[in-house]
Amino acid sequence: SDRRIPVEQTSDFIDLMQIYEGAMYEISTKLEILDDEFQVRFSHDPIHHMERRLKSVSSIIGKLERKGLPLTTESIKDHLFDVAGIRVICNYRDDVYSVSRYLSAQSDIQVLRVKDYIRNPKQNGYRSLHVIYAVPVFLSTGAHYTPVEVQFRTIAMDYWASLEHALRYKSNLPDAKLAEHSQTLLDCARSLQNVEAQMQSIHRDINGAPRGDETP
Ligand code: 0O2
Repeated sequence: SDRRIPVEQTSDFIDLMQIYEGAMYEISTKLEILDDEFQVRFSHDPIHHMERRLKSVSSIIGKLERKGLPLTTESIKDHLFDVAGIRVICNYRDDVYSVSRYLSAQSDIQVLRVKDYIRNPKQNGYRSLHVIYAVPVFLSTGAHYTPVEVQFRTIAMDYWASLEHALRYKSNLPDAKLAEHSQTLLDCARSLQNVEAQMQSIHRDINGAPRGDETP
């Protein structure tokens, strides 16, 4: 019989998860500070709200298995970049780019990877800006550079992604119905993108908030 201790019950794993949690707090504090600064300087809150999560043990194991990796803390450290995740829901598209740009420019963190599904939406209509940062977490043992996946999106993109996620993972609909709804969702993504662009332009005229169009 297999007498090995499952990875999630080892003290290494517990220590590792604590570091991911620390990294998640480091980044979310930085985002809150930026949001507060915008409020003071421009009387505008770029961030509508944030969500944070640590990947559950079962999703970590599921992802390692899908990638054909051994269930060890080393594989987690070397191959999973989304154990710590923050979703930043912004009011407007300009906010997505300005907040991500200011965060990416901070000298104590590194940008490991950028996937811009806003400029290049996925086939199904999914839009969001995904950035993986490495942030130092200081423990008694020194600095541990830890990845955090941040998904920046607008309220409209989040609204869309929630329904699409539910359709994909939570529904038992027959294939034909699924295909029909997926097509409708693609149309919705385009409509939302239009509405968003029009509202963004009104907002720019009223507010004169800084423009940020560059990928971090
Ligand atoms: P959960 O439960 O949200 O964590 P990688 O990490 O590079 O191996 P991948 O797929 O290349 O994996 O990463 P990518 O493209 O950056 O997307 C990762 C996350 O983005 C997903 O996490 C979702 O949260 C979100 N996402 C990506 N595509 C879609 C989409 O089409 N629809 C919706 N609703 N969300 C999407 P997980 O791991 O799937 O799940």
